[in-house]
Amino acid sequence: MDGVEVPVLIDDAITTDEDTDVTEQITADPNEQDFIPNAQTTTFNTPGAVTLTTPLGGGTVVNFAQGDWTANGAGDVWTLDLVDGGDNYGQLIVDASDPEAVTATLDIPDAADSAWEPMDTGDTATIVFDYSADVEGSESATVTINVDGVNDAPVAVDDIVITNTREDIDVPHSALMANDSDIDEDEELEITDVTPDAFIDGDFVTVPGSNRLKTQALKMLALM
Ligand SMILES: [Ca+2]
Ligand SMILES: [Ca+2]
Ligand SMILES: [Ca+2]
Ligand SMILES: [Ca+2]
Repeated sequence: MDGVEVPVLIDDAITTDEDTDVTEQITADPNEQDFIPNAQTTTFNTPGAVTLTTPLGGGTVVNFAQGDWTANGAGDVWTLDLVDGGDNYGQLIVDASDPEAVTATLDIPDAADSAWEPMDTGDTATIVFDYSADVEGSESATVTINVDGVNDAPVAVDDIVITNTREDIDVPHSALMANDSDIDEDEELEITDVTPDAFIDGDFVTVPGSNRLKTQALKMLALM
């Protein structure tokens, strides 16, 4: 060696979930692994291309080019909107304004706008990109952000059944659940509970008849 010190950057793994923003330091403390010589004069380059991979839709890969990053005026903070057509995965931010404490941030959109929502427990997506410093030699490392899916509750909507009989009536589950939904992909709704005196009978919910016509509120719990 001729005494020239080159930066040493070590790969970073960050984990969050579909509902939670995350910011982590990717150089120096707390990792104490990257070596940034002459830290205050070290400059970082525009982060590299970004690959976003999710298990949704049987497997989705979205690529963003290095040119999709937007730099701030000082050229040491970059942002990238993770938007693919109508799918909004939020925003990535790399802040290298302090070379010894470069941070990577994933800002998750609000649930109503978020393309992450259909992920379920057990699903994991990844966002992968390289970052590099360029002082007396070049060095790069890879950031992998793991985004875990979260189970979202189903939304059960009230149903009205009109009958002109005093006999028991059997209402198919499929009819009661036709207006219910669950944002998680491939989730099958199931009626697990009803209020008495109604009861679950196979694929039907039975509402007992009575000697007089009455209105019976039938409450369902759909769990998945
Ligand atoms: Ca690192
Ligand atoms: Ca979800
Ligand atoms: Ca669910
Ligand atoms: Ca319903």
